[in-house]
Amino acid sequence: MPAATALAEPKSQLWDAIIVGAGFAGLHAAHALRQAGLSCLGFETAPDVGGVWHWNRYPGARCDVESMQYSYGFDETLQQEWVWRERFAPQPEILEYIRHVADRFGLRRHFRFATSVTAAEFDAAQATWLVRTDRGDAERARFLIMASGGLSVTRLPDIPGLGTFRGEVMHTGDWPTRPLSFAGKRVGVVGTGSSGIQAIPVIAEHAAQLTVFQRTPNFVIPARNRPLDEATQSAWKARYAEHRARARQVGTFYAFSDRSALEVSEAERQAEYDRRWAEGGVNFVHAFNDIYTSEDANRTAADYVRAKIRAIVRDPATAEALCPKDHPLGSKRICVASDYYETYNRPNVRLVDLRADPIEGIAPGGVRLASGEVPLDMLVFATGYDALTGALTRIAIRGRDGQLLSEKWKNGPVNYLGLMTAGFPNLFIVTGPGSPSVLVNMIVGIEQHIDWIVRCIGDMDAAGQATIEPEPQAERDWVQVVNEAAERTLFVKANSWYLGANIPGKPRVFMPYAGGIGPYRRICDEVAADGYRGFRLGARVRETA
Ligand code: NA7
Repeated sequence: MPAATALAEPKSQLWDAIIVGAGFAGLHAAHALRQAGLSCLGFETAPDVGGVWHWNRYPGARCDVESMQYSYGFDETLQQEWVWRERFAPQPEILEYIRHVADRFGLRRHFRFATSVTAAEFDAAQATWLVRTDRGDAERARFLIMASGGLSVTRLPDIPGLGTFRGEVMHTGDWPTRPLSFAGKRVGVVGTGSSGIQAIPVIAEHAAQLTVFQRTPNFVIPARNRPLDEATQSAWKARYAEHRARARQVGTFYAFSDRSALEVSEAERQAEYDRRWAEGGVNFVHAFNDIYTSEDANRTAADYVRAKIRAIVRDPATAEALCPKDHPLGSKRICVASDYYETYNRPNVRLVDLRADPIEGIAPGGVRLASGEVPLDMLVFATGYDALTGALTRIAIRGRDGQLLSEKWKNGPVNYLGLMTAGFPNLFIVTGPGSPSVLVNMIVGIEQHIDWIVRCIGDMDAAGQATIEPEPQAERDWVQVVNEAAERTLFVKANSWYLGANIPGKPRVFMPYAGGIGPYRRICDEVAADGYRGFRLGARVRETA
């Protein structure tokens, strides 16, 4: 007998699927697989369910999709019984909902928590994935489902001296669970994307002094959050099935317009923007049908917001620094917050424009700017994520012939329908690059992906097929489709995380599919109906004794 190999071999169970992540996607995957009579095992780094909503506990964290829409649609009783309390749910309420779903459908028992997947290797002889974790698990499954999230790998900038800072350092996407007090403290926030602009007004209320370090100003639309009244909720619930059917085509219900911003009079345009500004939320960017596609149309909306900033912020120099000028409105993810611009009128808040006064380093007592040191007790990084690909490429995923996914994607993600990548059979990616993902209501995208994947596995089992992977030509064609969809929009006009521009050295490729969830769903369904066109299916390997 040869000596036992050093690496633990899996126990005898062969799972139908291993799921990575217990956020909205992983939980729905577990539920749908079990409903289809398939076995599954999930791994989750966090100690409990929730995904981004477990980690993003920073003050002010809130969804910018309205609560009645940011929830699962797969179970009628669930959606009728759950009661949302606010128009835009705060993080604790969303986490409470996710935990409720996990309890209600008995989903926790399918997961091993506080366990991170470190490696996954495709075994071509057996047509299985061998998955290993940081706790020594080694489990095999026929399919591997990456529900690891598009915004789950946080990024701290590489600022000299960061390790020397004496005070507390936090990242919004990895916020401590212990209670934190800002009272009496001098707090610095670096970053003014969606997370920073939500946290800043809340921190400002409690801190002795808040300094915001801004590299690029963003367009911030007021949320106009409010309690969700009984009548609105009941009316919505009465038509939930119909609403969900529509959401499957449009993602989130915005009041889309069929008019160009350039075909109406100045007064009409102003009135429309006024109406939408007063109503609050992302609806603002849908005021006209060409805000995302025409620079001239976009400028009318951007000018409107800049005028609002100048009207709200009393100090003219601060107002000017807050006005975005280097990218079209919406080309970086539009931000929604409460009292963001008003916060700069508080005497305890100071804005540092890093373009004029850059950070030179971090000292034990604060941030060193070109103009001098800002003394701080706490430093909050709201500096974003290695978006869409980070959670996939940091795991050593090896496909056929030992090829590493991170190697295959070194020049940018290449895949077919965003769902699978050639050379990595039976590896499904949920709401990753190449799919609508972060450009649409994530839960609608998640449900569409999981439903497609589970149906695909069922169809394969019925046909006696063991492996599925894209034809290389199909994925080359899909990359082209994704690029063309992006080029029809203004998204490509900004240095955003959609393009990987926030990560030094990351290839600049517009990652999400910008063609819309409805057209995308139709393409995915047609591909399946057409015998999984563009995929290569392999017959079941013969059972060996
Ligand atoms: P984002 O949107 O990536 O925002 C990160 C912010 O941090 C953005 O303002 C960056 O400025 C800034 N940043 C990044 N690195 C630095 C350095 N080195 N110095 C100064 N400022 C820096 O992340 P969020 O967490 O706010 O939002 C991510 C998504 O989560 C959001 O869209 C929602 O979908 C939920 P930059 O623009 O790069 O100049």
